[in-house]
Amino acid sequence: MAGYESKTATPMPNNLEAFFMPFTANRQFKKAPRMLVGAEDMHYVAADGRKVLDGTAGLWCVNAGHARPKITKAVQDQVAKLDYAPNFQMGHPLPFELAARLAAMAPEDLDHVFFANSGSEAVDTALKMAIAYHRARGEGHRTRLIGRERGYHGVGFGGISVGGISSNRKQFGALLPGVDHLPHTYDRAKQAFTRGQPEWGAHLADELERLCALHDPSTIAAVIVEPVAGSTGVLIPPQGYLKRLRDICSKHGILLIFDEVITGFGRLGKGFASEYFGVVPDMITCAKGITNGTIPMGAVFLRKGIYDAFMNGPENLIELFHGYTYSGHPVACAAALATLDTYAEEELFERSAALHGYWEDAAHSLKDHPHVIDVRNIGLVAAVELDPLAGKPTARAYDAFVKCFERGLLIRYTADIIALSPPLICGKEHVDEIFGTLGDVLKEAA
Ligand code: PXG
Repeated sequence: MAGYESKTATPMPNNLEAFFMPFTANRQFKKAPRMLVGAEDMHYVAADGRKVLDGTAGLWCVNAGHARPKITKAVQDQVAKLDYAPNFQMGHPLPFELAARLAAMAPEDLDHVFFANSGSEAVDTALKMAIAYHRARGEGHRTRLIGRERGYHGVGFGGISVGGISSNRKQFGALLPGVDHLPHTYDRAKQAFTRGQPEWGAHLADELERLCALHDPSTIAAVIVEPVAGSTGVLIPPQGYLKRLRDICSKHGILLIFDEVITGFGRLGKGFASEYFGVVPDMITCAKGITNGTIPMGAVFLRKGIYDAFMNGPENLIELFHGYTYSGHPVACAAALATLDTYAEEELFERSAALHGYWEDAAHSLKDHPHVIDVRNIGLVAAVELDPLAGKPTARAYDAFVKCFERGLLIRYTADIIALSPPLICGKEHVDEIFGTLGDVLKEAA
């Protein structure tokens, strides 16, 4: 591994106190820290110099693998050339170039792009845009937002309001008013050990009709869902479910937003899940894989008609009072352009699609391992759900996570669900190692 020695020589901080770590059991971590100090292709380097196979593409973002030369160089060159330039009433070439490239990749007429810096910001942008769009068309009464149980849409107030994870909501008060939720689509009794999309569950989309009847559709601005729910443990949409949601939204003039922060940029073997499932929303939110995780960036894709609805007042007035200091940041744009080049030149989406059958078989080989109550998979994603230890939920998955790390494999867990989503440069030997190591650890689990 190039640069290996210098990376392992990274000095360790001797005071871990000041950093309030995100989504982490701070005190537990600081007693036994797991530090990463380097990375290349499919591997991290841990502080003690061990190579650790990245079974999760970082946090679902490093789709092209780590420290890819073209992306690294693009970032280095851009910092030196134009480190920062504002995009409020000014411009620089890169976000225009990037938006055009992205628009060409996006489905149908989702041909305009608004830039943010994270998935959370992309989601809040999309929700605000949906409400403002209806207002611009004279339907200011459409303000209600519909999310889904077990949905994750980041951690802004908009995102946690439409999100459906109680632990992410309960500490933060009343949240946004006028939000309702669809039921989630997972039922273990009907779906356990399904390969790909479950047959059962399309009818759950009809719950949207029930919410329309309750609130009246004329009050509803948008429905937001993850095409495949990632963070809550890989909940795969039942066959026909997304199409039904689309039809109901179209019937009632409600905007449909797909949150593709995880599914975008090749995770399912296509540019977007929208393409994979053959269902086109009105907006797509994305982040993560847009820059291969190298530099923070999020984006919202919107249909031409939505953009056009804003372009109707006097030309000297700002059309949307929304944006971030770093919307279309030059270094992030350079990283994104080089990332798109890397995906295309190495045909990484196609490559991951070709690995799918091997990946699926390997995942389901864990079916009869101790404590495994479900295995599910789609694209280059798999979840292994464990029976929680009595009285100690999450303990079993945490234990597997720590043991895998000790054996040189990074996995992710949420509750007692282990999620796997390696970089798309993954080879069969890596798939064998991921499921081999996890299988060994599960066999030894209490
Ligand atoms: N939407 C979706 C669908 C996501 O998965 C966000 C929005 C928020 O993105 P930012 O960039 O604001 O974090 C996400 C993020 C995990 C995990 O382990 C998942 C996410 C983030 C961190 C961990 O499942 N998803």
